Amino acid sequence: MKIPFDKTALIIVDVQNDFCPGGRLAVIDGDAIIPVINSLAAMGFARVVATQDWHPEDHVSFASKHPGKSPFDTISIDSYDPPVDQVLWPDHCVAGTAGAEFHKDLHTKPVDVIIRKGVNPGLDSYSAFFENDHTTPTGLAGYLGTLRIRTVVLTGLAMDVCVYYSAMDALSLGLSVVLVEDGVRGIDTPQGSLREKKEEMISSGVVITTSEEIEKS
Ligand code: VGL
Ligand code: ZN
Repeated sequence: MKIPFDKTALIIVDVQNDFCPGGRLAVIDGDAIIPVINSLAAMGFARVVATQDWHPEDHVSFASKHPGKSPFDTISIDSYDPPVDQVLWPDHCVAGTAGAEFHKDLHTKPVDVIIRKGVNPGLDSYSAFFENDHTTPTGLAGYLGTLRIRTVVLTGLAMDVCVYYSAMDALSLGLSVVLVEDGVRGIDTPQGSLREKKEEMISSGVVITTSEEIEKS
């Protein structure tokens, strides 16, 4: 598919050690996407954006912070109106730790801007655009908007969590959204969530393609 590169940003979501094999919240084969992303990042998109999940050590999404709870349990954060459902995760991507660093094989030289998200101790941020109250911006929409970017090409981890929420928010902002299937991997917990999220993205208007299909127009 032809993409107008001069109006397009490549978004690299959370390619961090904790989401790769050996990490605290490892995605199976998470590191297999890195060569694909490195090739895409060299193709000449108007901007390349990378995100980092970047949590304080007492983050609300950590199961360890909630006595009696285990990773993958769900809680409700009632200090928000409406309350925000929160899946609990193993401690991961603590700001400044090795787990929060980009994977060493990811080429960061082409990255123009890094958005760190999930920095609020009391609220998670899956999407690269908005925190999980679906209201508080990360700043990325403003960045892309002032640069007149119209299309985002999404890659990274995890397809059924942060990539999914980023895709849906990008659509809501009026951006065209292309997801690169060989440039993403998912957690798929609970099992089936990957397929469900993929179908929802397609029916909402996300175009799913492979890196080989992407051409500059
Ligand atoms: C993510 C779970 C918790 C992700 C981040 O990057 O997909 N998943 N925090
Ligand atoms: Zn996180």
